[in-house]
Amino acid sequence: VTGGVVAAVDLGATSGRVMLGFVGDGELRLEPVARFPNGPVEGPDGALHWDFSALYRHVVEGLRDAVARERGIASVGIDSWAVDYGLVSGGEVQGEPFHYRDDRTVRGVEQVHAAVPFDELYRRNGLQFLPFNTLYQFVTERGLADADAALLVPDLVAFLLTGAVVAERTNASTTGLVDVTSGLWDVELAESLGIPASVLAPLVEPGAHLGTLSGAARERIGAALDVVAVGSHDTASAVVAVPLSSPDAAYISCGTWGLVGVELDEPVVSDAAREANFTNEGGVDGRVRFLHNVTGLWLLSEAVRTWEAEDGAAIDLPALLADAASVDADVALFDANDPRLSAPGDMPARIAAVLEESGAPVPATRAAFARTIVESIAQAFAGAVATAGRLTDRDIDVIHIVGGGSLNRLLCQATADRSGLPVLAGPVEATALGNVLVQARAHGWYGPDATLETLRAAVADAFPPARFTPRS
Ligand code: LRH
Repeated sequence: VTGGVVAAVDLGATSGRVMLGFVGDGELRLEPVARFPNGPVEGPDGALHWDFSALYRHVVEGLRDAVARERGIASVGIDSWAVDYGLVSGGEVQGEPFHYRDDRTVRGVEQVHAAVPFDELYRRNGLQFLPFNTLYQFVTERGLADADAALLVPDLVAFLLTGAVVAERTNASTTGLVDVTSGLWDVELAESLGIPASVLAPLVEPGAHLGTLSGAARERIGAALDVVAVGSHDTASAVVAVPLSSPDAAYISCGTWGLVGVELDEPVVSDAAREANFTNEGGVDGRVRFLHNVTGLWLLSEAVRTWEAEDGAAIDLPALLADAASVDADVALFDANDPRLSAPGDMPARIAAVLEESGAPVPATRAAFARTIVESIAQAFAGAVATAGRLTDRDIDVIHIVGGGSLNRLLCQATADRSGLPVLAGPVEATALGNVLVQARAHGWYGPDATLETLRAAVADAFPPARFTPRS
């Protein structure tokens, strides 16, 4: 292994970060440079948007700080949450991108399914039904016909940094417009939905050189950094850095969402997979992420946000979770994936309504509430792991949890208990690590033949996971 330093820009739905990644002989290390909040904002149109302008400003400032700290940065890689996009015309980004939790997608779903029934869609794109998959958003988008390109968030950042107009393949797979078998844009599907194929940018693979910082970005950041494509879907990057310890391992990439599944070489688009709502997302090196989206820490972070608003003060999450750990585990459960819990709002009241409807008691304290949320998420995780095993004919023998959720010991233990399987937790920054590793490999630092297994072995060495054994 030779080595060097790269920068990773990782934008999550609740926070973004810029990190430096140091790769060398026996070394794999991250150093945080900038961290900034993210979340839905209501636009002047009354719809939910992202404050993309602010995010981009944070990215530029973060990269400027990274350059000030470390002169020898070999490249930058960008990843973010999936499905959302910005329109580009005349070289400018048009307005703030819609947030995937905006309810305009209700119309989009009706419109798309009227034209192409869901079972046909699934055969073509292999994606589980999520109301916000990009194609449902596109059909409600007025500006599409006049746009030169519709770029997913990481591609939009890369465009502003370098001028390159591309669609990185792993994230493109979440639009619903990529053919699950060929891996190419399904132009026929797009056109049958009235989506102009001209807005779909040329596909590129993770590891491709995208360009060099140019114009205002170069001036503000203060260096001519190269931008390299990574698995720009955050989940694709996270799964690169799962230190898979068995061929029959399942993974859970747990942040705002819990992405629960297995890695495959070929997609599975059977009736059973469709009915279980399992997705086939494009992974790095042509691997397939066969998984189900479970609503993850969103439930907890929205509840905490509500309580903080009530109190007018910040809540100490580790203290709340410690209190939750001393509540009896036999709490009432609710379906973490209930669609009524997906929009921003008063989460405790909504969960209480869902519990009451099923005749279950509503927790009396915040600690008990937090416990109900964590146990309900763990229950959904265990169910999705079992389904992944059934659909792929695998005897799942271990669950890896990576991402922010891997620090939540209560959640890790509850997942082990409810699945009856050992849980290996960590690394917490799997997404940034996967971003760094794909760049490092593109620079040849892991040798000419490095596979994902080579990269995962480096992760396992540098970040030995914490083990949670199921209690009977
Ligand atoms: C996780 C994630 C997930 C998508 C969702 C929109 O951050 O990318 O994989 O389904 O956001």
